[in-house]
Amino acid sequence: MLRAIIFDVDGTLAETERDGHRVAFNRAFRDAGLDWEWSVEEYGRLLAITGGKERIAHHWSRRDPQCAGDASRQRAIRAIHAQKTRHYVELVEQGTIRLRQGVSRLIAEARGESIRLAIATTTSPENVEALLRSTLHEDAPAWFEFIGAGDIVAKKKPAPDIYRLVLSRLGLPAHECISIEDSPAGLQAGVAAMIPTLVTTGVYCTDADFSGALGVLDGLGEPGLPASGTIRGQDWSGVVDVAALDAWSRVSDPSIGGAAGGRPRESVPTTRTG
Ligand code: XBP
Ligand code: MG
Repeated sequence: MLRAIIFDVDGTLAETERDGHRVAFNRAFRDAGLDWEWSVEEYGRLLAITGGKERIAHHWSRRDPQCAGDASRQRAIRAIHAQKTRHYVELVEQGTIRLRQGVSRLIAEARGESIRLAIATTTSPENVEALLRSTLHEDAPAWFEFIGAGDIVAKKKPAPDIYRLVLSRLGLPAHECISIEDSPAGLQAGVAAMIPTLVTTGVYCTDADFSGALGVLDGLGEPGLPASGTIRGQDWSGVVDVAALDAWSRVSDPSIGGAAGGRPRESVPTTRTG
């Protein structure tokens, strides 16, 4: 039985990367007197490096491999990243970022049905709070029982650490949860923590390899605007609601990450439209 939904943030709750994080990084680079400017395309490639500080460090060491591990460079990275976070929060508070279709509906429905909510993200906690407040409600951070974010774990996604931490804070086994992700790194993290993981593809990850996912859809859908894609390899179209997530999470398949080994296999719930 589904007890909790664990949401990724960037790319899943909202398309934050291209017009939020990328812009904030570029502003912070300018503030620091650097002539770096991450284009939409280059930023897409850099997303393979999860975590903002890690992304800056990767970029810097490619441009100038010497002194990559120097303490002074590490300090500079932390300062640039702190400034980037200020820019990002400002952009979010200005209303630049909107939630993806179906996110607000699903969260409201889950709360109404006492499904527990949590966050598992690589981004910094300030960013999550600002996004939830500006897009959902001033009190929205408190709707999530645990917000697992940023440097709270030693290894960021694709490592499963953040999901394992969220599971332990919820006190739930993986098979009673479902995670919603948008990226290969996020999917790998959810799968490695044995959580059934649904992918809603976003602007940067449309053609990525999502093998191991419970399903791959183009969004969560809204009444009259169904999502489409596949669930366990079968075509599916409809509105992702708590009932659908519950049904999908009950299907056991040991070849798919997050399967609850030993539980009986059930048939895949069939197509729901609109
Ligand atoms: C996405 C990330 C983050 C953001 C930037 O996280 O990798 O690093 O791009 O945020 P997720 P920070 O999809 O797990 O939400 O600069 O705060 O790291
Ligand atoms: Mg993401």
